[in-house]
Amino acid sequence: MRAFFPEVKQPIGYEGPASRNPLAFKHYSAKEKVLGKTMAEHLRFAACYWHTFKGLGQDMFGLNTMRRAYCQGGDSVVVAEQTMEAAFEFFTKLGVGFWCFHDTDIAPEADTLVETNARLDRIVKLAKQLQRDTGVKLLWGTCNLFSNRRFLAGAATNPSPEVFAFAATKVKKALEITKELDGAGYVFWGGREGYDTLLNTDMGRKLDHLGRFLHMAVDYKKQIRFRGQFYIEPKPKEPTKHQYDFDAASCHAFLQRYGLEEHLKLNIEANHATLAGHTFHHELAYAAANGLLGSVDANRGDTLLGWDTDQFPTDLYDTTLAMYVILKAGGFTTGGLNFDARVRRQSIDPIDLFHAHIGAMDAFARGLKNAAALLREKRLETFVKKRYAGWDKGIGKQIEQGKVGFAELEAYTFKHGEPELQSGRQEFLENLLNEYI
Ligand code: XLS
Ligand code: CA
Ligand code: CA
Repeated sequence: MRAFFPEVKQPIGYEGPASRNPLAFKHYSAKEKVLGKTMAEHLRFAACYWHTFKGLGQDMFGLNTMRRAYCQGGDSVVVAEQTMEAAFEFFTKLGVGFWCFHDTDIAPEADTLVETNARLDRIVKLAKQLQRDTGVKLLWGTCNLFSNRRFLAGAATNPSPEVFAFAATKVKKALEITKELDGAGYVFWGGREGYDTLLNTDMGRKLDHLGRFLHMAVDYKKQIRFRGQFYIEPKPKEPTKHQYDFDAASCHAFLQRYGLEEHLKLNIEANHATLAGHTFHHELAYAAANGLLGSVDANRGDTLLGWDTDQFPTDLYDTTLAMYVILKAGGFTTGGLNFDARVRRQSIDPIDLFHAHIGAMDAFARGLKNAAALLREKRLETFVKKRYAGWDKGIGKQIEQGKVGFAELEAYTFKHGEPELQSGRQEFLENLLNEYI
């Protein structure tokens, strides 16, 4: 088979922190054990198809900047096959265990749905073979319900039932191919499920339709016996002015409102947290506190730019706190860390893709080790436990157990007077965290 990344001659290896080789891991050592599991098992890294192989540097102001060997020659179906081969060469040389895709990433849409589905079947066959040959697995699949003009006013929340039906038809196929590729999960990202102006929008009706759509997906999942985990991916805006899956908390409310909590978890993306005015840490902590932490799109935004920059994650505070929350929640089961990230427009060489992923994997490996040390030494945990110790006894315990009401609390307060206060010790804790970074 022809090599599309000839400059990387062998799989990226672990050389340790002293190495100065840009094509080596300094911290990620796949088989090394941390808290009883290998790093590969903890981190479950995935590369994404859309940015890494289909994103060629285009932005709002300019066309493609990147020229990839697998895009040359042949018609669009041949290019799709070459791209799939290049992708699996990349996954194996990099050493990620998983990948993620949208239906339209792997096969270009044809003039008719029948032909589009035939193309998908052909490329999925190749992907299945490559998965078998390499051992790389599918973390999740998804359906692109936002690029084609038919989805200009959304998919499940479109004012037209015809578009709703079209979207359902596409998701049906996307579920089938995800099952065929033995995907560990399937993601619903809202795409254009939002609005640009409320003047033309029936919000209540749209939300009902979105709830209905997801119930149909749950029913179909059962029907075809697809055992992967469903996720909703929160995002507050972009492409629409307001998206209904705004953040983890609004997705949670939506899932409860429509009786979907047991069927879907969340896929938390770092950059979407930033866009929602939250931290990545916050979104993960909210999801974990509500039993909704499923999978993670590992990237980062830029607070100086107001849009979805999808940069590779390099911030060790972010990776440490993320892994701390993930480990405390019991670690990934079906989910993983998907690099929904793209190299910058000026990073035009294929080798830049390796640098980007290697750095991100190392950043999360360090995050994992830091978080494991924090958990082993329990200093943060002990502090927090002590801060809330009042709830383990006396009046606190009685409140939690529902044994007292306002009248009893009034009597208690009259008897005890002003509460004693304790310092929150933020600076002490920030210094403590720094000891582990
Ligand atoms: C877009 C989203 C998208 C989802 C999958 O902003 O991040 O890429 O992850 O549809
Ligand atoms: Ca994403
Ligand atoms: Ca994003």
